[in-house]
Amino acid sequence: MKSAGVLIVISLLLTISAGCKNKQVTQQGKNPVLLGFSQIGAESAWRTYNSKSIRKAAEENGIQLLFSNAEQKQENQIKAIRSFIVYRVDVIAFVPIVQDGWDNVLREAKNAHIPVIVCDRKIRTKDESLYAAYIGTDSVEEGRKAARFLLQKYEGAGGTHSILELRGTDGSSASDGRAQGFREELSKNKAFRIIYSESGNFIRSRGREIARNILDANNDALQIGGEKIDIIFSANDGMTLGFLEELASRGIATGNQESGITVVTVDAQQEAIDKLRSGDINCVIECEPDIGQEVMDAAKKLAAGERVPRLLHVEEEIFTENDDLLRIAPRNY
Ligand code: GZL
Repeated sequence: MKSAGVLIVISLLLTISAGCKNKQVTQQGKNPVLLGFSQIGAESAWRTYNSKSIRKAAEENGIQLLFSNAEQKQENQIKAIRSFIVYRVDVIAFVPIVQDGWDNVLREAKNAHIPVIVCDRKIRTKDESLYAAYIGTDSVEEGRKAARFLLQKYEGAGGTHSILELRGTDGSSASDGRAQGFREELSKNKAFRIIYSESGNFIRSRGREIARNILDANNDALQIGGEKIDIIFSANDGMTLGFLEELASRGIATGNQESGITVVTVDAQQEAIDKLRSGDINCVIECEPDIGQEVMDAAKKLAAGERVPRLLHVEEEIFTENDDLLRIAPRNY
C-alpha cells in the first residue's frame, strides 16, 4: 500500500536522521563507516540470531548501522536500499529474501558509487558488477549433505524410501539451493522418491500446519495417497520442530528405528540438537547465522576503497545420530 510504503521510508529516514545527529567521530578522529543493512525480517530463530550477530559486530567494530527490517517483503527491502542511497551510506549490505528482482536497485547503488555486500542468501543476476561480495552459506552443499546422510543410512536397505519435503521460501537461494543439492545427490540411488513437497516459508507454525493438514486427511497416519512417509527432509529447524510438535500431539514418534520415520533438518539451533540427542531427529545440517564479523570486515575494507573476496562461504558442520552427540558445543540460539 502506498501509505505503508511512505511510512516505511519516513520511519527509516527518521531512524537515519537520529543516527545522523549522533554521528560520532571515532577515536582516530575519522567518521565511522556508515552501513545500511536490509534484513528480511524475523521468520525463524536462525534469522533472529543472524540479526543479533550483525548488530553486535557493528557495535564491536565501531560501525554506524542503519538497520531495516523488511517484514518478509522484497518491496520493503528495495525501499530501504533506496533510502540508504539517498542518505549516502558508505556501504550497503542486505539479505535478499529471494534471488530475483534486484538488478534495478543495485544499479542505482552502483551509479551512486556505493558498494554492496550480499549476505546469507544469494541473488541471480547477469551483471556481477552489481555487488562487491557474497558472504554466507552454501545452501546447495547443505542439501547435498542431507542426501549423503540418507544414502549412507539406507545403503543396502531393500525397497523404496518415500520422502516428504518441507521447502522454505520458494525462490530463495536457501530453499531452492537445498532442494537442488538434495535432489542432485539423492539421484544416485533410485530407491529414494520425493512423494510430497510443500513450502512452509521457514516458519515454525507453517510446519505444524502442514503436518496437521496431512494427518487430518489421512486418519492421523503420516502418509500421502495411501503411501507411508519414511523420511522427512526439512529446509529449516523451525518448520521441522513445528511438524514434529503436531506428530507428537497425536502420539506419532520419529527418528528411532521402531518409528520408521527418519528426520533430516537444516540450521542446527539448540532445540534441534536436543532432539538429535533424544533420538527424535536423525541428522542436523549446520547453517551458520553468525556472520556479523565477516560482514563488518568487508564493509570496512570496501569503505576504505579496498577490494574484498567476491565469495566467502562460512564453515559449516553436519551432526548425525552416529556422532558422539556430547561433542556438540552448546548452540548460540
Ligand atoms: C539460510 C537462511 C535461512 C535459514 C532459515 O541461509 O537464509 O533463513 O535456514 C532462515 O532458518 O529463516
